[in-house]
Amino acid sequence: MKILVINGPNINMLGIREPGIYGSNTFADLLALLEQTAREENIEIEQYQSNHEGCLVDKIQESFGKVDGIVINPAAYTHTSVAILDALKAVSIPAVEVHISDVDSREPFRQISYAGLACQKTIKGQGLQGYRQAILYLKDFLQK
Ligand code: CA2
Repeated sequence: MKILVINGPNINMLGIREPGIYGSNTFADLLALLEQTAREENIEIEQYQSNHEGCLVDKIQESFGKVDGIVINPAAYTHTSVAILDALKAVSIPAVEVHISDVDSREPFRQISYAGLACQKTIKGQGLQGYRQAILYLKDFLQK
């Protein structure tokens, strides 16, 4: 089983600023968590991060026929990108949306998610552990 974890703009800056919102863990900590989860769950995890909307769309398209599930945090593009929504719909790969922060308790514009419309589940406000929860959910779903 192969799961692709996609992160959008500025997620690579985690831990550098705004620890009150996103915690003090770094992007390197997230990558380590993904590697640990892959080992423990005996699955293959590929990660991809980009600050560019088109690159995220390209990656989703390229994953067609190559991965079993997608975990995606589109970051700011969550709230703006119909292109990412359309790409997720086009490949029709089971997907889970993750947000590190509790977007529901933040600004109103963060409470709109386009990508989420193509996802089976959204996990918010669980910090980096949200990614692990999303992977476990997908693993369970794909095994059924
Ligand atoms: O809570 C999340 O995971 C978000 O997807 C993170 C995005 C934000 O635009 C979404 O509304 C919610 C932001 C990504 C990280 O941005 C940083 C900003 C400053 C310092 C470090 C990271």
